Amino acid sequence: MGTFKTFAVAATVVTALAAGEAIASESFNQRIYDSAKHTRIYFRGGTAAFADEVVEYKGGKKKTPHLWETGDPALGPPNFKDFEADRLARTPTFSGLGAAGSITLRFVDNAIVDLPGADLYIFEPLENSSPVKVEVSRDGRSWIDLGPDLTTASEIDIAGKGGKNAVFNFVRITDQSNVDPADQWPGADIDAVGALNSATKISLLDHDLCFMDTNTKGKKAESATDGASVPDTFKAVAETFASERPAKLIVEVYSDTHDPKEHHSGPSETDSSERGGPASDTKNPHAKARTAAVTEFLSGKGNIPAARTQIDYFDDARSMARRDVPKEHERDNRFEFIFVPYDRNTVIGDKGTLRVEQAATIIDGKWDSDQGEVILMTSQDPASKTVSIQGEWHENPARKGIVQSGTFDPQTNMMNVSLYRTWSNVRGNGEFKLSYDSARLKGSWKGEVNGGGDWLLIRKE
Ligand SMILES: [Ca+2]
Ligand SMILES: [Ca+2]
Ligand SMILES: [Ca+2]
Repeated sequence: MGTFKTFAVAATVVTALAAGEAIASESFNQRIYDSAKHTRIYFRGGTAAFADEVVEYKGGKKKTPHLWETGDPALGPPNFKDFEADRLARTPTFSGLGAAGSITLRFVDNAIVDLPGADLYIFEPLENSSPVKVEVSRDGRSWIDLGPDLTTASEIDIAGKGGKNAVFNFVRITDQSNVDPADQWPGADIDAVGALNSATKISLLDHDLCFMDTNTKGKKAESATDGASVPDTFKAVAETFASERPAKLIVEVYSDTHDPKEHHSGPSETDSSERGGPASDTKNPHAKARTAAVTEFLSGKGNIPAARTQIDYFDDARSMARRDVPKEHERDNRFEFIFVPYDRNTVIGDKGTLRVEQAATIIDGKWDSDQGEVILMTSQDPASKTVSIQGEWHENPARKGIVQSGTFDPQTNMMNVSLYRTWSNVRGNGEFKLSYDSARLKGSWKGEVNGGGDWLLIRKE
């Protein structure tokens, strides 16, 4: 029987510090989960990286046992322990699709972004790995099939199928197993679906932005967006940009066009290839006016460079409605702000000294080494010129080490970390230099009392 263990690194480190010795304003939101095969699955986006809503659950032709015949247990981080625990609590921890069943999931507080390496991971209980069709969508209507031979419990790479650094808000998983009359537990079982490459997303309903309406009545936008009338939720867009320092802010403007001609035109205009997908303009004058007010605030008081803001319009958003959500139709008219992180390969291609947020992109994530896989997590204090680091490594399944704290300095390309080998209770320090091509961290570690040696980390894709 497999088990999932959550290793909350941040909590571990806080406990190890003396009282009052808080980690300043830094925060490490990242999370690492065990796969059913006991590999470590790293989520830079933390608990937010996982799917947030079930849009549709369709049980298969041959059904799963009734308790698991539901979609909601696929939401949030993985939480399966064992079948008996589910039965006793009468609470399923995974969604059984049954043979040929499917589930469509929506990401609300984050989006999946196609960055270098794998972008998506589907957790399935125990040692199972089921054949599935996996599709992603930005608008919930036009879908991209990620290819044949995909399975649960494996890393899935979108690999440019939606364009470079494309973002997606939906995932659809369809079981591909054969209907076997003898199978008592047919189809894929979905414990959790997470974005390995995740972008923070803030969603605001259009009517939450009506404080801006003075703008459309001819007053200057500054007076409308100045002072206490700006809701905290909207201020959060500027604050998140300042703290995350993303490569790009994508503003998705969704609206249901009220022009009746749009909905009663010939069938050719409602062809699926014509519908959905972003456009560079909108036919909805209200959406256009409000977008102008929003972008004026963002580039003015919000201090977000217009050159790093991308506006995409989605007209005729109505068919995305999920009928069992109260006031779902209000979500047809909304703004979504997606904070796209830096692309590691692009950053590496840049010459010269890196900015802290770019350096964090290069250091963050998985590295191979002769002492096992190393996972480095980064945090950037806006006031600091260095990247803060925590992490872990596994010499083997029984030997877990903790990177308790550390820094990377983009001026010198040096990384200094304090280490703890839990299996031998040895503490020490490591010093590494980032190679010119950013693919290696070469250095050594030294125990506080004794021990030490060379240590080479090589970037893992
Ligand atoms: Ca989420
Ligand atoms: Ca990718
Ligand atoms: Ca679950």
